[in-house]
Amino acid sequence: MKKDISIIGVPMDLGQSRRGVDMGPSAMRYAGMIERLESLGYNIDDCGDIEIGRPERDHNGPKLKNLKAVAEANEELAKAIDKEINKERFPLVLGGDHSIAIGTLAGVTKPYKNLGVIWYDAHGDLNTAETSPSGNIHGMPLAVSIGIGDSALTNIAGFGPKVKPENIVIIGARSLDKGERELIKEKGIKVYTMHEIDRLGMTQVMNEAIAYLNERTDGVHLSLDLDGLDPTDAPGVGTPVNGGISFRESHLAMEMLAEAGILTSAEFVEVNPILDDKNKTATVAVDLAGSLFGEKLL
Ligand code: HAR
Ligand code: MN
Ligand code: MN
Ligand code: MN
Repeated sequence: MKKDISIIGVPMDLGQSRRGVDMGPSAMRYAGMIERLESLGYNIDDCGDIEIGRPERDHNGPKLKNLKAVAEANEELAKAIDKEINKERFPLVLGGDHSIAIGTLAGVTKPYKNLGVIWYDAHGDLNTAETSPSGNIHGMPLAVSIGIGDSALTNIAGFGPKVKPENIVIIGARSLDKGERELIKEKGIKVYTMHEIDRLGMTQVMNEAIAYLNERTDGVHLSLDLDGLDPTDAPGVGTPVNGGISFRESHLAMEMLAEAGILTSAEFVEVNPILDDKNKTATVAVDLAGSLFGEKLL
């Protein structure tokens, strides 16, 4: 994974309803993301931020909030990623709410026949306009990426679906809506809930997940929602859920991914500095990125 890295910020907060997550990219830069990766020997290009439109007042139904602005920003994100991949650089996307994974996946899947996705999250993000309890698009990106949802989202970058359900591994789930549970069963999506993490331990979970993805994929994207971690370790998120993955377990998971060398792209999302405690969550994101990109003590 020793590639040059391109950082793309996406100050998106229109995929959910709490202000502040648009400042996530700045918070992670402020916490030293670039310097940390440079210290590991990478050449870093900070491409700046994708432009986000305004919240929609007029054409805003309760089911897919801010659909137009979210779709437009994701189209731009997909293009920006495509550009960096064509330069043979590793795309590292900083969010922003998780609705940006729609554009990230549209951008990163293109060169692969069988992209694998690790979805590190308290949530499944497998809702549709019909099953969503909130109408918030950040609860939908994984469904969109397997081709289920509004065509303004599923057809971003002009193709879809982006990912095969059997190439997805969800890690850390502890809050799933009814429709999401049905979809997981129907599509055969592999899920390690907190129950399996407790039961098996993170070492076995990651060994299994890596072996599973190694067998069937030609590239792997990590979509890391900071709310996958326990709120005591990552309090600065909009939808915290108790009983999450610890910092240490996450650190180990990142180190195991680094050793496996399977990642081809990554994103860190849902960091909300307004809800945070002295930028703790952004700092955790930077620490995890350090481990993910090969940091070692000795
Ligand atoms: N499942 C709920 C919904 O669809 C909550 C989703 C919260 N999502 C995120 N992303 N923070 O994982 O509204
Ligand atoms: Mn999420
Ligand atoms: Mn989440
Ligand atoms: Mn360690």
